[in-house]
Amino acid sequence: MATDTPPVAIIMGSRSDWPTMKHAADALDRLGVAWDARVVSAHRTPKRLFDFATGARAAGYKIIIAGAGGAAHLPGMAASMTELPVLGVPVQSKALKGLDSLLSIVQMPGGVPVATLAVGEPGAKNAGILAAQILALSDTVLAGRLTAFREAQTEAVHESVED
Ligand code: RP5
Repeated sequence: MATDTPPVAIIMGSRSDWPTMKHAADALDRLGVAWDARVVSAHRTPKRLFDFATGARAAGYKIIIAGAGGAAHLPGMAASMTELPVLGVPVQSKALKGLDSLLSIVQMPGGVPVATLAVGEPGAKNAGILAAQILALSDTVLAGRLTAFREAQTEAVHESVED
């Protein structure tokens, strides 16, 4: 098994998805979790998807975050070819505002799960946090960073509506 593979792979259907998916990377950076990112299109690069998904576990990845928009088949097809957890991020599409992406990702048939996050940037951010939470089940140092993150988030919320 490769030792320099980060625990989290971020894949996306197009470079145009990166402004959204970068929020997953930012969340992982904040929590000190290594990642790599690449474009893997279910429709335009099916062989790249097959090679990545069938080899992801052996490569050393632990979790896959997959974002796509429109006919967003990437997360589900990746999940069909690996037992690694797949976190699906519906990227907001222009035509249908991401409802198409959401339904394409969330409505998986029983037996092939994709953990589907919210549409757009909040979903990408939460995918990063959720990946860290899964990894923290066997990493007490990371669990501590998650606790600190939640505490800082809580402290940043002002109760008053004006300064
Ligand atoms: C999907 O089609 C991608 O995930 C992207 O969200 C959408 C549009 O792709 P581009 O036409 O911008 O490359 O496959």
